[in-house]
Amino acid sequence: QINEAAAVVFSVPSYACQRRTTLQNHNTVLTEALSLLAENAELNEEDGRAIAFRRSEAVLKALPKAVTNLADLRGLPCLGEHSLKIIKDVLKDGVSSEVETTRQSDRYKALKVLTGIFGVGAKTADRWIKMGISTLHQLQASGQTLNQAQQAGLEHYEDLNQPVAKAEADAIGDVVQKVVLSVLPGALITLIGGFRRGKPTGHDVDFLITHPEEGREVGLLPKVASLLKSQGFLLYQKTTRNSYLESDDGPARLSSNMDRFERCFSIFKLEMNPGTTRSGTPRSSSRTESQSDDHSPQTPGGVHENGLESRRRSWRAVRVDLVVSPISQFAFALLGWTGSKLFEREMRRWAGHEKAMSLSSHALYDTKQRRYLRAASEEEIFAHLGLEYIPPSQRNA
Ligand code: DCP
Ligand code: MG
Repeated sequence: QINEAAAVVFSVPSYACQRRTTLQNHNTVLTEALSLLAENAELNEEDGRAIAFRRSEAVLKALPKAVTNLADLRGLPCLGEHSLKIIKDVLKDGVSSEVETTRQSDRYKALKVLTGIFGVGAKTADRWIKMGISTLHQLQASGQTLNQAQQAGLEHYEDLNQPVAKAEADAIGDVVQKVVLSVLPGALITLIGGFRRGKPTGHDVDFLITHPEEGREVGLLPKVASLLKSQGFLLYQKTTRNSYLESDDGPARLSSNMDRFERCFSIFKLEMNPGTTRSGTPRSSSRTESQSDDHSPQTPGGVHENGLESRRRSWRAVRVDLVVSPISQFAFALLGWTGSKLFEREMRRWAGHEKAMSLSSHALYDTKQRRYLRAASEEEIFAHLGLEYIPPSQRNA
């Protein structure tokens, strides 16, 4: 039975935005198991299930030490029956059979490979799998019509599935900064997403651009994109005026100034120094892992026929997202694009459920006062929401 005296009692508030979650995770074996099930649920568009696993995962990430005993979990929020069963199995055997079965399932593997193509989401992948397409080879042989994003995604598949290092993000930042300033002097460029939270690697590089004078930022992105393109930095780009609204599920979307939200999805051509090209010695463990991934059964063979050639190239492809916000919305955009995704989601849930407010990457609306609450900094937004300020490095939920 449970040994009361030996049990460590952790106290964890239930919303991720009330907690400080650093990159130091004491429970990686458990969180990786839950993360795989969350990912599988996301790939299968089982949203409720996915969020339940993500919340459990995040609670374990927030703990100050390793869980060794089920009793350590008493009183913790968000741990549902299913998550507890997985944790129990992993604590007992080191692995969970459900996790391992999922990891090795044909469907999971096919969904991973296909959604690994930039521009391919869960719906498209599912449609292809139902047509008998599970590998890149089968996709290419099928004659399926691919849109431009997907064509570029397939072409740069290998590069885009390699982690991006912070040094690469900084090198891209230098190029972006130079081009943006040449188009709009005085513009401010901020590295956002995982890198702002202190992550050493990411799947892409995200930048937020604004200008201290409201309105000066309008129409900036098409100019920046065409300049980057003419200088040979873009392998693909799509600029949209207000894509955020299309995917936004929050209600704070009505004010007219939101039409100005601009975004550029791109694939950047990053020149690498001779010492850091792929023909050289791998400079990081992530690169070494990625290389060995080339031989794993999950990676479809054959599409990397240019593998040798690609290792001699002096450049690599990197996904880069540029977002532009007017200065009046900057704090909301900064907060909304710094992540993590779960942290953002929990913050919006907190706003809605606990404060009767509606938070988006554009604004904060107070339903009771029937007005938008202004904020010039992230700190002010946390204060409006009655939350203790959590810096980016502690938003790694
Ligand atoms: N974001 C969001 N909702 C979206 C898109 C983005 O909340 N539909 C936010 C949360 C993310 C951030 O923007 O943290 C950047 O998105 P990424 O997918 O690039 O996520 P990260 O940068 O956190 O992860 P990675 O390191 O894998 O790039
Ligand atoms: Mg990112």
